[in-house]
Amino acid sequence: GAFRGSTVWLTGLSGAGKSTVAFALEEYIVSKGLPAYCLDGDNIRCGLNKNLGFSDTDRVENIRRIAEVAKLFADAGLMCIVAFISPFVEDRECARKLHEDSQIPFIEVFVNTPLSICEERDTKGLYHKARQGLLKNFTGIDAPYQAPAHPEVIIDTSIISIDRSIEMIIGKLAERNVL
Ligand code: GGZ
Repeated sequence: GAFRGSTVWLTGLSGAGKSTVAFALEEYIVSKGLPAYCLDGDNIRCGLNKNLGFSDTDRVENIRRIAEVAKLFADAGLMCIVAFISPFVEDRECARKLHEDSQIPFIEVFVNTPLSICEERDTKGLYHKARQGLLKNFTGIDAPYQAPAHPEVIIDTSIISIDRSIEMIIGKLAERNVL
């Protein structure tokens, strides 16, 4: 059938590889001549959500707005690829319901890279700061991460390649007739 919009929702710890997978997926979809767009901290937390920090309340509002924006992108016919920690089950379930109530496909991808590996990667030195107590409310250290119980896809970027991760997501999208 014709390509229709959808949302691919990546959730996982800081450093798990969400953005890397998101941008590789976007590149793949666009290379097939189909429209896709990534939402991540760089284009959302710096603009629409620049008044939000990392308290529980702010994270809830962050994800609520992102879910609404993703739904609009998907409704407009794009594949919207969302890459935020989104630590709370309830918020991700709200995002799912928001989509499903409008018959928009929603695929949750759990980027389940172990904390020890994320911390070892520490690309921005934030885990180190959090361990030193210089950064409060850091997910996985002194703020919670609630893993999804039934994600459509689970990937651990410490044991599978980015290409294989993309293949697994594409496979699920094909199975759901989204591609
Ligand atoms: C978690 C934080 C924090 C705290 C700043 N906790 O590796 P990064 O740098 O690029 O990804 C993290 C990003 C998380 O923002 P999200 O919007 O995805 O979070 S949430 O979904 O929970 O609202 C990290 C950086 O912001 N960062 N402080 N305290 N990550």
